Amino acid sequence: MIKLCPSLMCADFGKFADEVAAMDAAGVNEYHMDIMDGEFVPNFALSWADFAAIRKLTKTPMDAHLMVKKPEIHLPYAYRYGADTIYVHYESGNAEKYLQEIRANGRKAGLAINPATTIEEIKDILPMVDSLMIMRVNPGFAGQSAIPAVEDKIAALASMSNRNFTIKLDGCVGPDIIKKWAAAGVEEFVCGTASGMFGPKRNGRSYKEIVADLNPKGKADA
Ligand code: S6P
Ligand code: MG
Repeated sequence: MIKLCPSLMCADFGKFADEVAAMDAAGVNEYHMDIMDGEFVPNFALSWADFAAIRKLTKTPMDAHLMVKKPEIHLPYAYRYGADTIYVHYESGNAEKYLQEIRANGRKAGLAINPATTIEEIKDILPMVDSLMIMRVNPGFAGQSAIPAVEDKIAALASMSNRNFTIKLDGCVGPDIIKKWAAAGVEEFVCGTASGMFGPKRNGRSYKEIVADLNPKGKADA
């Protein structure tokens, strides 16, 4: 079973209620919530007020992808507003401390890694990770092209024996990427513009059609 995770920074901010209802009905598995601070990355995306408002609209799990310099400022909001999985970036520093804290707060501990970060750098903290999010682009913006060198890292991590964490791919995740990496055991996929969930590649399709097109089994997972 794979999880399709729409990236709501790519959605129409004026229609969150209708959009989330339609995506829930289509059987998406988790909402991907990008939180940026303008410093760790040169951009802003969703706010905690957006997060809180969307949390009230749906029972579908929500993650929080913290692209921030100081996770300690943001983590209390992630707990308060009901993030199910919380991703801190390895590159923010002190990841081990934050992962421990996230688990202690009863949430899934997520680690996000930039394209340049190696397996060697993170291997010692992998036992503390519930979901590893491998960035295929440098974080900050939707609609970027993937960095090809990341593919070898995905392959090595996906084939790791006795892996105790799931893998999520974020950044330029299109239908072919989902097909390829789902076959190699990758579990979770962030769906932005490359997937066709949002933007011009959507091509008039409903969320139901998109979910069916993206899922290698041809239907939404329960
Ligand atoms: C990027 C952010 C992502 C994007 C997503 C967009 O910094 O973390 O979650 O929203 O990658 O998807 P795409 O297909 O436009 O790259
Ligand atoms: Mg993201």
